[in-house]
Amino acid sequence: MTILITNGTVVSAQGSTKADVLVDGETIAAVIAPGDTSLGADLARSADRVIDAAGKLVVPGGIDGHTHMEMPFGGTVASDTFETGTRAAAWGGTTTIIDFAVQKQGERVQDCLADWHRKAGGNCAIDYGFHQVIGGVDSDSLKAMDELVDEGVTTFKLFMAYPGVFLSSDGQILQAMQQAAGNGSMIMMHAENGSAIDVLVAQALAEGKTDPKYHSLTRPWETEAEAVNRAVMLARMTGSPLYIVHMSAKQAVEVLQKHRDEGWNVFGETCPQYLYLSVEEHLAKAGFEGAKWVCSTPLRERAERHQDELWRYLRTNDLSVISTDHCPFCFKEQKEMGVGDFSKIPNGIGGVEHRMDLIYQGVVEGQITLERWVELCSTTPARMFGLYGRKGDIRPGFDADIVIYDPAGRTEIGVGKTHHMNMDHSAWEGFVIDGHVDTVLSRGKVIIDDNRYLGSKGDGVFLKRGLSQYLI
Ligand code: DUC
Ligand code: ZN
Ligand code: ZN
Repeated sequence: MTILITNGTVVSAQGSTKADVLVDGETIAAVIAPGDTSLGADLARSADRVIDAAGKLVVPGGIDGHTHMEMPFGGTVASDTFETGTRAAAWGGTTTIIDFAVQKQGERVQDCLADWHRKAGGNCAIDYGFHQVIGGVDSDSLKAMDELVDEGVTTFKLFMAYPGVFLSSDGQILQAMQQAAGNGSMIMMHAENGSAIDVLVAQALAEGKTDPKYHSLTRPWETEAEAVNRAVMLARMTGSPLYIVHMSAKQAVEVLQKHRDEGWNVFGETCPQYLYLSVEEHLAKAGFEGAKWVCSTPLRERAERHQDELWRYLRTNDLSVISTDHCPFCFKEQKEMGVGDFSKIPNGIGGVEHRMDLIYQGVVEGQITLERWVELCSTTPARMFGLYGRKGDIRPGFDADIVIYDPAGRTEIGVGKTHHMNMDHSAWEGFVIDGHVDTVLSRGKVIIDDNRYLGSKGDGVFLKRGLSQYLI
């Protein structure tokens, strides 16, 4: 099957150019400049299908490097399965996810990973890889890290939050970083001071402060900035590169920037919720509604201008990747577990479907360029997580993961409109985007075509990832 995408503007991290794209089977065969007839004067006649992309942007499929499908968490399970979550991702122009396999204390890392393979295998609409959470750092899990690198799981996440559940001590973190430095993998860090947060939470509850907004007020920016600094200092002792997930406080990124300016190999990720949403407008809504926006790290105050500063740090590359931390919970029965006690609200926001649109709106609003949109949402994640050469760009030989995006289109976000995630609400209800995902190809197969889903579960395959290109 050959597909010719004609008349569009092909966008890469380096620039935008008018070109046609020839897809042959699962990969990109050629990117053809206007007037170039070296492959034949009338390619359109010989192609099995021609897609006219006049006026449209032709961009590499989105790579969401941070999702939690059907993850057990906070006494419940994230509400999207690999089937529903990856289908929703496809609707929004994301063609690869990297999900976190979460090892519990006492569980063999290899058994945990096998469990995640069982859940995802044969169920995904798009390609997928795994990061491994090490919930219990000990000699067995440290050894397992080497094995997993050979199996294409080349990134390991640790937690400085959630004492008694996922938290690793500084000594354990140091050991895991030493192991990563030895096998070429990369440590990802949930950087929040969990012990301090637990004290603040207990004190707030004792004072009768039970509303959702206290989730953020008991996780002040200092708990994030302190943990970022400690994590980087530990990484500096080992030579291990470090990737800080879901950064939300401007002061935390300032700490990261300082270490980056000193030449250390440390990277920051943020998520759409930290760029657009806030304590005042969302988490602090009257009654229990704010529970929809409980996630960790938490939303921050608009009055303190965290959101504007994060956009700025995206421009300076002190934040290098935008992922979603897609961790969906329904309001009924799941978020409601925390009525009367904010600390029992399952932490997480669903957004895997909306990242490409939401960040495109940042282009419309002049926050970032078109090329930076592609870089933050696809090219850098591919390079960061060992997928470049196959994903993250529109070049001959790469997988034909392609989104045809209409900059003159419109996308209204919300339940029952463009929302396909398995959630009974949307953190993004009412957002309107000046753009639209028209067509999505995943390894050469058209899976979204003019507001129809044409894919099936099992289309997506497991991606054995290489090492990060940013290790040196
Ligand atoms: N943060 C969330 O919001 N959900 C899952 C885990 C996490 O770290
Ligand atoms: Zn986290
Ligand atoms: Zn997460």
